[in-house]
Amino acid sequence: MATKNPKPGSSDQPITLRRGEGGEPHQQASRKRGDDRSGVLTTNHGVAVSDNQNSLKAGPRGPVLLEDFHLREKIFHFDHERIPERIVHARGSGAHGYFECTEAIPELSRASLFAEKGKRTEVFTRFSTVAGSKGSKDTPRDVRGFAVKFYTDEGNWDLVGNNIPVFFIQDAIKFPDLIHAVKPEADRMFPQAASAHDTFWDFVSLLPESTHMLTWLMSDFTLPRSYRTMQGFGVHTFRLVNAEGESTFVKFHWRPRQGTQSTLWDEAVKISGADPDFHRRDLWEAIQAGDFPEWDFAIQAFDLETAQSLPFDVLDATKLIPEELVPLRVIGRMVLDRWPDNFFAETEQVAFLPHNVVPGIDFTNDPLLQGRLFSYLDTQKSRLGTTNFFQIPVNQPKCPFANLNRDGMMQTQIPTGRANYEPNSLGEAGEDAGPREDPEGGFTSFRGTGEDNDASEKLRIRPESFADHFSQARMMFASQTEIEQAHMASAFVFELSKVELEHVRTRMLSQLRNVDEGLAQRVADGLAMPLPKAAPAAAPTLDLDPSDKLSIVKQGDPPLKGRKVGVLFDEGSDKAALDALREGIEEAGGTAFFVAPKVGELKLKGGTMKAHGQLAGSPSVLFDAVACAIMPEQAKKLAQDGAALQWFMDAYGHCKTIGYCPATKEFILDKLDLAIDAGLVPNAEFLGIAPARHWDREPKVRLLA
Ligand code: HDE
Repeated sequence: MATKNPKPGSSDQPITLRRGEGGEPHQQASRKRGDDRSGVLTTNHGVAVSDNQNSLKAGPRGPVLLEDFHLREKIFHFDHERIPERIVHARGSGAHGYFECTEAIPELSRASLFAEKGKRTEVFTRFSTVAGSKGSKDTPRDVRGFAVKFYTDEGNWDLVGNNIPVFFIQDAIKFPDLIHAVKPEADRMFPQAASAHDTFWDFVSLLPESTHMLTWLMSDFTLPRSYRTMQGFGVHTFRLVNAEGESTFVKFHWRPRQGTQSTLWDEAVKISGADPDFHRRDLWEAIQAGDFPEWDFAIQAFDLETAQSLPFDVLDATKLIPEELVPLRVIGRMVLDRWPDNFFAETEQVAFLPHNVVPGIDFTNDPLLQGRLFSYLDTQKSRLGTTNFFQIPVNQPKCPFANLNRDGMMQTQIPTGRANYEPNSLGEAGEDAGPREDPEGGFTSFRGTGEDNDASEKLRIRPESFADHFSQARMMFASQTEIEQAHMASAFVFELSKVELEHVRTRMLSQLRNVDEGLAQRVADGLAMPLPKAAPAAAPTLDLDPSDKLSIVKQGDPPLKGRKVGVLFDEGSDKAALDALREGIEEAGGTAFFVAPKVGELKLKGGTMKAHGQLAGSPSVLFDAVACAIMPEQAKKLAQDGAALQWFMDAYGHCKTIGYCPATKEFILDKLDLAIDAGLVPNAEFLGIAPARHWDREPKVRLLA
């Protein structure tokens, strides 16, 4: 016997099996007939739907009828919901916001977004991992994409960069090989989102130009704490061009105002189990809380003479320009303040195109960049299915745009008028005659000076100036603090120990000897392998000056603002102590996340409280620092619980600050034999040092290479 229909769409009532008794959905829809159809569920073609719970059947237990157009349309649409994921950078998250020019640079660029201090331009920014597929975890060891679409009043500018200033390869022709090598292996389709496997290391060990990037990949930069704590780089050398047509070389940089911060490898691995959406959730939570992430936008601008004086080629994307040689100049900031309304429509369908530049910004002959200028337009046809992908709202320019490109699949515009060709004599521009070119304001490519480009011959060749593959890798290693060097050496050991082909490990060791003898020896020791002869180097390796900016630890402790502190409590905890912790954390701009063995209302000394998260589901890897305020009885109980002990052991092992109360100390920390150090403090001293990492502790808890 069928039950009565509930109100359609009410979430607290079960859905019924059969309509016709009570008939409320009918009545609801019919009430909306006529002009007022807001809120009415309709088919794609606008017909109001009377019943979204039951398909149309011949009799109560009879077959479903083909005539049910609502059912067929609904399932048809669902069947085609997925579009191909991005070949690379499939996993990502994006947000809307704005760019603000903080220093005008008309002398360098005629781009309108840099014309005036205070001028704001809307942006959409997408962060991503590279290797993993769309549903993969957020925290693998990987490069992160940092792509920004600026909706300028002169058209869209897409700065499609990464969180690492250099790249693996020098020429776009190697990109398909690189990506095939790093993606899950072709015959077995694993490992997912990981470079620690044979084919990747086989390829890169055969490609010495990748060595500098490998030192970045094995550094802490590829284990970011959050999208909000990542730097961004345009990677290639671009050009700025002013109103006089003069060009200046430029590298673009994003610097997070939240500070640059990474996790430890062990932490990243555990986070991926506890919360595979760690970075996506973090960005969402920050924006929902009104704690909008911000980046400074800086340029390294330099002329041809400076470019020619550098000991490497500025067209080579495996090289960076140390800030000590060409300082950063901050000219803007970006604020991300709005999460998209719909993830698919915006974040999934956003199409970044490095060829999207505006007058005042131009390309160089970097052969990697030149290949990208083709690839991104091409890939959108595969992913989004039509040349009209630019009409999707997130991709559309926000300034007026018009041309004579016509028709195509999924054309959503209705061009008016007769002219779909040019030149024509059907009237004035913009009227019947359609749009006309603008020789003054339109984009003109920088003509080149002849000094920086010899285009006289057609050659498949790498310039001599691209031949030094090791000097900057050596500089990168030398610029790290001792603990970061140990992380890097350990990362090489970890990744190479996953490589089963011994000759690949050996070849990689021989490349590392060109970077740093000590590093090569440590990695060889970590693998228990003999050190092979150094690989031949195509050019002499230079001892460049280390650059402090290449180290995360040298930038100092991260702030408490924008960070999350886990506070463990249990029944009987002192509410006043918990309130004091929360107030202190919030005053400093952080978030206090309360964790308890049970999430319901717990009786405390001086009140009651609900936890935000249950202990087993809220491991300490999800927090930047932890504190605990419990009574002796509960401490004794928690000392029997693996999840509770692991909570403290992980926080300790990941060098985090731990705030404790007397019972925590006596029954848990002492039981775990955690030696008191500068990061293990009574709760009263906790706030002053909360999110700092206590690196001195690490050699005591982990054998690093
Ligand atoms: Fe990409 N890259 N890439 N890439 N890339 C793509 O474009 C490609 C490179 C980067 O959030 C694809 O729309 C080639 C460098 C980001 O949607 C594809 C080469 C840098 C994103 C493509 C490179 C990047 C992509 C896949 C060698 C840093 C994600 C889907 C010449 C400066 C953007 C798509 C987003 C995405 C091709 C090298 C950054 C296949 C051929 C260097 C951040 O077109």
